[in-house]
Amino acid sequence: MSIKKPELRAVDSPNQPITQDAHEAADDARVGWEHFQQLMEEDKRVEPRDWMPEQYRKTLVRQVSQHAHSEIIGMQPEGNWISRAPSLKRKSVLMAKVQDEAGHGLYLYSAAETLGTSRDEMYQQLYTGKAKYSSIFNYPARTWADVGAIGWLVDGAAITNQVPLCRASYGPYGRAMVRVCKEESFHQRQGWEILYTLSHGTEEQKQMAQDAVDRTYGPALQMFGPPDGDSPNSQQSMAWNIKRFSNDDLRQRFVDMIVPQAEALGLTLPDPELKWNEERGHYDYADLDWDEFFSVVKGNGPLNHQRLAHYRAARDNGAWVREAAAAYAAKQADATRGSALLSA
Ligand code: BYC
Repeated sequence: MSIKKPELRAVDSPNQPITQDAHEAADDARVGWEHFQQLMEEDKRVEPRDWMPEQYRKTLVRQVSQHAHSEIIGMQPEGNWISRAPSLKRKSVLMAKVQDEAGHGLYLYSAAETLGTSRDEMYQQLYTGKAKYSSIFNYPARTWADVGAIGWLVDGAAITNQVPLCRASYGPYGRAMVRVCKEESFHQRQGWEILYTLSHGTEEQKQMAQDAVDRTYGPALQMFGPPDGDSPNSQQSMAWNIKRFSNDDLRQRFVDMIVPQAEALGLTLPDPELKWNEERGHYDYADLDWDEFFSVVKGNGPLNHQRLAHYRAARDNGAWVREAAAAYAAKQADATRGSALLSA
């Protein structure tokens, strides 16, 4: 797909005098556009100071900030289980995982900031409910087994989606993804290990694991986004080397990966139509409930209100900490300036 060349006009009207500055600006933009086009063709990275089309910038801010918000809101379902984890070891592992998610949010906000959108603006968009975040986090984690299912399926889906993003054309995003993916693979293994322990435990524990997988499977598959035919952003994002694969291709890759893993766990996936298709070389699976997905994305999932209310409360309650830290930093800066003047 070719990328539409922006109209680079030095003046708005042909009757207006063309100033030297306007000529230079148009030349700079033309050179910038050609450079950008070349980076795309050679599959190289765009860096923050490079010229980029406004729509490329907007697409990235949209995706990267939504991704950051997902990491931040995504701390809630598991954070809720830290105090109820069944042992000290489980508690410390879960705490480390939730803390990692906060770190992922921060790398991603930093990457989005390099595109010119301030962190405060992104926080505000989440606070007011204007921003999107992944649909999966609007479902409750009802039992300890859900923590295992989140690790295995939600982090598993995240890795499948994010490994290709390590090659995203925007440098800061791709580089952030490398570290995020390393941590996600630890997260997935801790989820797997929780489920393996439960599925090899008592009948009740095995049932708990099965129920959690039954609840999480559909929403985890929906994390990859709507079907390709209903994905307005995919084509352009793929032309810009941001996304490397379509939503459906990644979803298929994930299904193919988890079927044998479920067998190894001794659990089933809640889809009677799931079966190997020799011709395609992939597993066939049933269509997902897309009405439910769009309803959750619009704010009507089981916990959308609670997740946002909790985020707002945490932000409001933490205001004094941020103010104190800013006052301390200002005081330190004054002191440094003062001693620099004295020694001058
Ligand atoms: N939920 O044109 P499409 C984690 C929206 S956190 C909600 O296909 P695109 C973890 C989409 O935004 C990992 N909304 O969009 C954390 C768009 O709306 P707008 C989260 C969704 O961007 C804590 C519209 O639907 N991962 O792992 O080409 C604990 C049309 O979609 C969803 C990421 O954020 C959804 N599931 O593709 C544990 C990955 N899907 O913006 C674990 C980075 C779609 O036009 N993001 N929408 O109003 C991506 O890879 C892509 O943005 C997506 C969507 C594949 C998600």
